Amino acid sequence: MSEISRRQLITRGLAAAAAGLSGLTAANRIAGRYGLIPPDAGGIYGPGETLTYAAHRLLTRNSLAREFSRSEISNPPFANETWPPRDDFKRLQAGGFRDWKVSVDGLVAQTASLSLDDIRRLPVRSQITQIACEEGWSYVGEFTGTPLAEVLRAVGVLPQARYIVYFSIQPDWWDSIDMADAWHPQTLLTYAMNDADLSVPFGAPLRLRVPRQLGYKSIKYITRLTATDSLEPFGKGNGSSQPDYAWYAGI
Ligand SMILES: Nc1nc2c(c(=O)[nH]1)N[C@H]1C(S)=C(S)[C@@H](COP(=O)(O)O)O[C@H]1N2
Ligand SMILES: [Mo]
Repeated sequence: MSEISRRQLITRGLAAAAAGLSGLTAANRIAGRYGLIPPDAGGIYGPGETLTYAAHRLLTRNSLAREFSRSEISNPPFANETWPPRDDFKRLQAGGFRDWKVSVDGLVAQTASLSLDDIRRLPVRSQITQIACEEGWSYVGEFTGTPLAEVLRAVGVLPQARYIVYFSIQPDWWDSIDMADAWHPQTLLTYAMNDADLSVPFGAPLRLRVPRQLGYKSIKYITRLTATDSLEPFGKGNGSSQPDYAWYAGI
């Protein structure tokens, strides 16, 4: 069967199942067969989360988040409130982040500890995208960095990897994405915004931008990336430090 007709079949199956009486259960079964059960499928919103995630992956796996023109960049952008930086962060900041390191580990051929200079040497991509917070506000900004895919290629992510988990120096912020978003060309490890180095309120020195999902997936102050085939060992097992938010927040 061709890729398109296979997808159409699955998608139609999902939609028909969801419309039916025991729809969500049947949709769940189809999603399960294609490995499209999100890590927070067990909660009270679980069946809905599964349906959203599976439908997005089957229909829009390679679609691009909308990119804007320069004239649409918001002025000023709205930085969400963050933490008062700890001493270890302030020391790194005082040194111009020269000693900032991102460790890359887990299911990779070669673990790495990358400095900002290492990351700046990788291919650059800039894109003007919108950050939308689950609380209702948003802004448009230009983000510059290297595609996460370049980092994953550099360390040789193993085929068993199903998720990339990413951590902040801010201890209570970490999250994860599936490989479709991890390899996606618009998912960037960013170090600049609107033609300047990323500022601290916006996540300096490194922020993962995941423009196909809501703002809370774009974690600031990134210190570690890990490739894994299961999210169970992390936190409460549902893939995110924010258990009240949907793990998959596709827009
Ligand atoms: N480390 C860290 N990353 C974070 C947050 C945070 O508090 N700490 N807030 C998240 C939320 S809820 C949103 S909506 C966006 C806000 O992005 P902004 O500050 O660029 O507006 O950052 C996300 N990344
Ligand atoms: Mo948010």
